Amino acid sequence: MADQGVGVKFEKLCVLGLGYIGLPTASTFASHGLKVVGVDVNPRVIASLNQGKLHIYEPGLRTLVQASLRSGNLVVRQQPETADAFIISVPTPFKEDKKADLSFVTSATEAIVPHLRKGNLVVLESTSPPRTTTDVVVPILERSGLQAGQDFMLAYSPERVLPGQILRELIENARVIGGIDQASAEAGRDLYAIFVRGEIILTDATTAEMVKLMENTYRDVNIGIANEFSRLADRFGVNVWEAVQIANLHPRVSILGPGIGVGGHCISVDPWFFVEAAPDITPLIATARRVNDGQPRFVVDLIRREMGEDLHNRRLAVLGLAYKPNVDDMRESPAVDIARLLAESGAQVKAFDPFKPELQIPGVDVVSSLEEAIADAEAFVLTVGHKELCEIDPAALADKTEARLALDMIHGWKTENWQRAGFTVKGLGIR
Ligand code: SAJ
Repeated sequence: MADQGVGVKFEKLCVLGLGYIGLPTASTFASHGLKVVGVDVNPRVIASLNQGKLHIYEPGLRTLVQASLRSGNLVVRQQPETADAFIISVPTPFKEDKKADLSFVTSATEAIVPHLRKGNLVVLESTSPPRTTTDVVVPILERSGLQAGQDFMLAYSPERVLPGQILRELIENARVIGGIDQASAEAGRDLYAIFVRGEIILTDATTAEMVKLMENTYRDVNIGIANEFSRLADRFGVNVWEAVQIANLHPRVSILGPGIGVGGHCISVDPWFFVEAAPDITPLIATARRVNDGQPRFVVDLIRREMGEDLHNRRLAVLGLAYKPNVDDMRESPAVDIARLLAESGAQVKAFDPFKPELQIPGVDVVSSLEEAIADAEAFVLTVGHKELCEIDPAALADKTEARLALDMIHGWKTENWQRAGFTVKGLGIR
């Protein structure tokens, strides 16, 4: 019997979408005693999981998934089946016009309809524009002939975990549960209380949707101002990293880190959901998005300043392609944008990411080792603060390459060490 909270009892759960959130969630529930059916429409994902192989990297996840599969508490399927509760954790990307693409949410919801029974709980976890739960999910689920609030319960509960620390944050973070009514919110609490140790806050579905978008938008706008500060600092010959550090000594100032732009499937996407829903009242949010999206181009201009306007046939090693340090996720990655922009400028780009050596980027030669990337380069560009890249020993590297220009765009290298090894160091905030 599962280790339950009070109230509604859950024994069997279907989790739809086995990505960065669904797979950790499904296996965490399974490891807490629930019978979990993990559902993914991609047959390759199901086939590899059935062989104990993971299609994504997240620290600790492989061990947890393999143990859950072995115990029999987790099974993976292409279709949902009847259960006590359903969790929808599918992606909500945006389209070319920056409008939310809800097609995965709607198709996952439709897949639940034939299996929905009286007394079930459905939870949407996917980040969604305000009112998606009430205006999109309810009408689809009611095609079952059952009524939301009366026959089945429905809640929105955003995931708020940080990639790289998902397994810990899933359990320890505060969890917001927005019900379409009180009973739905309480049923959601009973479900997540099975493993959540952080505070569980109950509210309504639309508030929970807004909370999620507000968190990521807040971060995007704050990174936007940090990036704009990096441009100002560059213009005035100031080291932005030092300036931020000093400004942050003020008790009411906490500037985030400037960098090469904002990537990932969350912060670079979610603010657009607000802009789409209410473009007339969101100029700040839209501008911050554009500032952050423009940062890769600013970085490429810095490279031009150091190497000359014409990058045609210049040999560059781009070190790091993921959207942030120590993850394998390339979605919306500004580092990929930089590699692509350099290639479009005619440069010969070799790129290396220790987490995804097999990635393909048009015009870019993605290589599988650091040595290969730097061998015949004229300069290296450090774009992602992966531990392995930040810890490169410049003295050892100097023997393996003719390059003597190190372009550090993320403040990942100790400038003095590189200078001591004979490199000229330039980059974001370093003139
Ligand atoms: N970044 C900066 N400067 C900073 C911090 C981040 O340029 O000071 C960049 C990163 O390099 C990266 C991007 O922003 O490209 C996003 O990275 P992140 O670590 O800030 O956030 P995510 O996208 O990995 O995860 C966020 C988290 N949200 C918040 O911190 C408010 C996480 O808690 C959410 O669960 C996740 O989005 C999500 O799924 O929505």
